[in-house]
Amino acid sequence: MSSEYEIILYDIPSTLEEVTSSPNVWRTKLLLNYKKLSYKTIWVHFDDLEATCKSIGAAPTSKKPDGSDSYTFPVISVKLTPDSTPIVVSDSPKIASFIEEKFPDPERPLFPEGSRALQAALRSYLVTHVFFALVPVLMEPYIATLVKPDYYASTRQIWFKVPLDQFIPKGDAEEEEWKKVEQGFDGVAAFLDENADGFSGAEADEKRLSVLGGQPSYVELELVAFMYSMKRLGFQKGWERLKDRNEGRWPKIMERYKEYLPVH
Ligand SMILES: N[C@@H](CCC(=O)N[C@@H](CS)C(=O)NCC(=O)O)C(=O)O
Repeated sequence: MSSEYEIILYDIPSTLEEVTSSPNVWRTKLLLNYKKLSYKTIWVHFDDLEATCKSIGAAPTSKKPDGSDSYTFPVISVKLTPDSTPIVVSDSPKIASFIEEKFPDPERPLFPEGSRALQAALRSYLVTHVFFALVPVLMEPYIATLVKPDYYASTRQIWFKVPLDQFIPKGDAEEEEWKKVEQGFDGVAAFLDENADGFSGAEADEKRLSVLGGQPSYVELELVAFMYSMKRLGFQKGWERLKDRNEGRWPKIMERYKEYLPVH
């Protein structure tokens, strides 16, 4: 791999010790760390995110509730050689495919041969049943970590058309939302259990810790990114109840990636 490349990661500053609090940015940050690619970070507050994306030519990733383009981080800007034109990629799954294509590493493939469809299916489940379930329960602690929280909080109110305190569940409603998160993880556990079929004892336990039965993959990094954010943003209410669930497998999965995560 050329050492002449330059990767810039666009991220949102937070007050957390490891600075990145966004679960979505962690999807990209973790894969860059895992592939041992060096990168510089440019920190941009939410109120400047859209203008920054437009100025560097980052494509919108979806639509806002009012139908206009939505610009999101992570974004990467990559020069493959010092004199080349930067290639700008937005949207974490597209970033993963781009990195895999331009920086292949036979010892650390993100999409081992034949695993794309399986990974896409599990990613779809993860985003719907884990990430979307986490959004309401992590919203309050997430906003609390932002260096400039006001813009983020006020735009959510406009988009969701409800005051933020109505969007953030409290009491029994919060408990219900955490149960949905647990159910999401139960679903992932049931998929991983399939890998243990035909094995027993310690070997079966080991197989349950990985999507591909041992070999890392991009979707597994996404799972770890979501768990990491949950641990950092929702330690007491979220991580404390998850860590012993499903035979205590979640901390074990995280443990395998801890060298790529700055704070444990
Ligand atoms: N599908 C996107 C989602 C990214 C996303 O929603 N990022 C949030 C930060 S966690 C963002 O940039 N939001 C922009 C905004 O709220 O204005 C990806 O994973 O790249």
